[in-house]
Amino acid sequence: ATAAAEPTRCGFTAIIGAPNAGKSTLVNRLVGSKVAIVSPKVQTTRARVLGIALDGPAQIIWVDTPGIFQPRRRLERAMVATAWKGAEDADLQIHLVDATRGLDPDARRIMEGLARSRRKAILALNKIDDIRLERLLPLAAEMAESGAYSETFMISALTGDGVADLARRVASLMPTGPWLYPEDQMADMPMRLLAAEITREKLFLQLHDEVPYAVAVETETWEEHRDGSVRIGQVVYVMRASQKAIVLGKGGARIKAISTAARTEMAEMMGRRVHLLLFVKERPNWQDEPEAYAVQGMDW
Ligand code: GDP
Ligand code: K
Ligand code: MG
Repeated sequence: ATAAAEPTRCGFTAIIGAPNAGKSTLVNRLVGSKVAIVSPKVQTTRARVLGIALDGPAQIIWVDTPGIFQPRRRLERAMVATAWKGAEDADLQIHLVDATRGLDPDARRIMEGLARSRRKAILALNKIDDIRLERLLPLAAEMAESGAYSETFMISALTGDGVADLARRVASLMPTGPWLYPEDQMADMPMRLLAAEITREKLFLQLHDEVPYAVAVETETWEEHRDGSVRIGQVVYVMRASQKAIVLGKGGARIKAISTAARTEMAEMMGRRVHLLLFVKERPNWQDEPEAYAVQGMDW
């Protein structure tokens, strides 16, 4: 017997939280290996995609609204207003709070902003692995009293405690409709291509004119680790053995420097630790192969 398929759901969920509340940790956990962190240096828009997660028939696009906090100067106030607009455009807002910090000025500012906004948000008190109930429960009660929230979840993004319940609830609140990202695009392709592009740029910077345009980079492996780090394996293709020697450098010194520079930039961009493994291979005809151009064809 075939059960009637549940309708698909798809929506945007904004995570609002002060720096270090645990947004990245939470999204890494939610997204797992089906990662498509599409945040290449686009920090100026209202919202940026942190990751896309599937929960049953629901596709949840987790977005961040950078710049919602700490408006120190007048100019920043305008930016904060824009960030709030980004959060309100989402289908759902989650206020992620570092419970160990309690209701500090950042959390209070966001709570008051949410209390004034059109819709109620979900409160997610994070880091419950690191706080005693005697502190957690009064905090939950005080924040619930503000009227800003429809419900409260207590989670640990680090241990995963409560995260599945939160995800299930969020999934049920996403509007019905087709997925915005087809499942085959939800693989980590954009990040793989971007990572390859970063390495290619470092090769160009360090090789100068010695190996003119004779290199291509492909990301071959991408392993998400439980601790939030990612292990990336890439192949640097050259056309001749002489070019391979140049790319490697004396005792591998040059490829090491290239790898370090690329890894640093990847880690910065993704906000997570990166282990990067580069392999240099000869492939005389790579320029004739269409996939070699993919790294250059992405529109970021
Ligand atoms: P973001 O700035 O909001 O993206 O916060 P991060 O995800 O980078 O986390 C900031 C710090 O809090 C990191 O050191 C995390 O390991 C830590 N952290 C995040 N979630 C938890 C949690 O549930 N429990 C504990 N103990 N630490 C956490
Ligand atoms: K952080
Ligand atoms: Mg972060």
